[in-house]
Amino acid sequence: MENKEIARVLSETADLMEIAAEDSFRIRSYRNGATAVEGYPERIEDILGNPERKVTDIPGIGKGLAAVLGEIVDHGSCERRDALLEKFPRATLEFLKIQGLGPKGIALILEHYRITSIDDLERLCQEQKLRVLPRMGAKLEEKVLRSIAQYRQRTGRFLLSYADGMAQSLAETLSQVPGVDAVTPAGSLRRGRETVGDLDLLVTGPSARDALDRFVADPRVQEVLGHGENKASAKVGRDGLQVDVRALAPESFGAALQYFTGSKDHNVAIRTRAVKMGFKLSEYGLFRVEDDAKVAGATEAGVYEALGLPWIPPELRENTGEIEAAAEGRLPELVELGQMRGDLHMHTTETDGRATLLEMAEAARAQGYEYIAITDHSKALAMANGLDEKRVVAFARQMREINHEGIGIRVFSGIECDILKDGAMDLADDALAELDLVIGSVHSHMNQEGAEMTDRLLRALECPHLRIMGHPTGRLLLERDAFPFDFDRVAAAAARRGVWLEINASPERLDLHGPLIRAAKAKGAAFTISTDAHHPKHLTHMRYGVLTARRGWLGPADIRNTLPADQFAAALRTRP
Ligand code: DGT
Ligand code: CA
Ligand code: CA
Ligand code: ZN
Repeated sequence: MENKEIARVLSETADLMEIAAEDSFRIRSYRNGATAVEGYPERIEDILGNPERKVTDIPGIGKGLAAVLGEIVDHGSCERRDALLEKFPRATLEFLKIQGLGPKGIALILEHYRITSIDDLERLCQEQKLRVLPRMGAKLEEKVLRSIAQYRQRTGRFLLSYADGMAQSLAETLSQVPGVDAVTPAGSLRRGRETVGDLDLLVTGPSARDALDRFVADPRVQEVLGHGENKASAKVGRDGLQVDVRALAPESFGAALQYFTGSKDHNVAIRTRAVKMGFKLSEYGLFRVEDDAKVAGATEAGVYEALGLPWIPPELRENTGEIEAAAEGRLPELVELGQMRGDLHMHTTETDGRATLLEMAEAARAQGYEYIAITDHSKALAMANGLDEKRVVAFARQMREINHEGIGIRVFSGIECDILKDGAMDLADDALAELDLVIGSVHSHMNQEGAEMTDRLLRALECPHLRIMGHPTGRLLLERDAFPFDFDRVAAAAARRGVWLEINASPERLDLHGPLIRAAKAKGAAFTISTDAHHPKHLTHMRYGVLTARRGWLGPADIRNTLPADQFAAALRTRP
């Protein structure tokens, strides 16, 4: 069990205790425990399993919580949480995920109404029954309704990185079955969508069907949903990700790959094109209508070619102009992972990162980069021990010395400077002027109304030292939606000011996403792709950022950190 999951159970328990109006001192100890666990560099599970170690040595973990941690690692919950889940409706954990209520609000609602599901909660809002409760109003009802809609959209979906990891590990297992040649992921995963509903795996080889038997018997499988001759479906892993595995004949592999990669909208448009040309397209192949002769099907490229099209990269297959572009021979040249020459957003132990500057630099060098920027937090993020002006100046000097001596990779001195509530920068101009690269990001007052957030970002863009706008929309996948600002105006201003927009490759963000990238490019904006790494292993997330950039139709020329180090350094010094 990962620390993050343990922390989630602890803070859920704290929320439930708050709904039950339990002792505030105890509630706080659970909350502090959650923070301590989440931020701890070692796995709690390992420490618990080691008789020579004590979890009580971790600051914030007392004897009582130590026992609770043991329970959570053993069976995913603890007695206190289980008891409270008996007392309150099961759906209380879902209510907690609806923004705007909080434990106190939920307690108040449960005191006055009998509700046992999100549907019930929705009905209360529609029937205007929240506004009669103390400290609640019409505005809150609207907010809760919006939040319920968002919650429904994201439940049942998984982060791309999680689905990708599961696909790779299942593919490894299934490809070891004798007579299986290949296991190929299709669906939204292959298109690089930032969240995935279910996994679609295609198996080929003389004994491809044996892979289905192996799959349903796998220990990762929680529940088999179906097991036929050519297809098996099951819920896999702790969170029940659905996986569809299909065994395919080699002569129709290309048609099946095309079909199951989707998207559905792309497929509908492609099939319409086929019909107009006198063909019938299915997952089994492309057939001529007049004599039922098979024209293509073994390879995906063959299917597209028979339809008069070049092969279309999966990331573009959303029916947003890619078929027209392909037909007219103007598909874009897309950026590739191997073209990235540096990573421009990462944190170290100076603030909330897990590794030192030299460890991060070494990991980046091992990944083949020519340069990186170290961009720790600024002082407004006091919890992360953000840098003040004095530390910034000292850090910039240290970087000049390190580069002078040389460590095998060029290090640009940077900062991820908070954009304050009113759009001012968290650090004084003369300190920012010492640095090679200033990223500006919003980390506070995230509930501002659209107009206020737009003004805030436009004002930040006026700062002469700002070079990159970090994770511009602020969204957290499956958790928090983008800030509701006027994106086109901000993108146009960024283009005018020569401020690059970051494509944040962290799997929890992937911000900007495809459609916004295209909108920003249309306004003349340029981009960077960076991982926002807090640990050396996060540097490999670059591939998710590249997939996202490809979904935004970007080529290497659109992305500043594909430039060689000298040209990148020159670009940093140039303003429009
Ligand atoms: P997901 O799983 O929600 O993240 O998204 P997908 O795109 O992986 O969707 P999924 O798993 O339902 O289906 C995989 C692909 O199969 C989909 O992208 C296109 C194809 N497909 C599924 N159902 C239909 C359909 O009714 N019509 C057409 N043309 N294609 C379909
Ligand atoms: Ca799918
Ligand atoms: Ca599916
Ligand atoms: Zn940030």
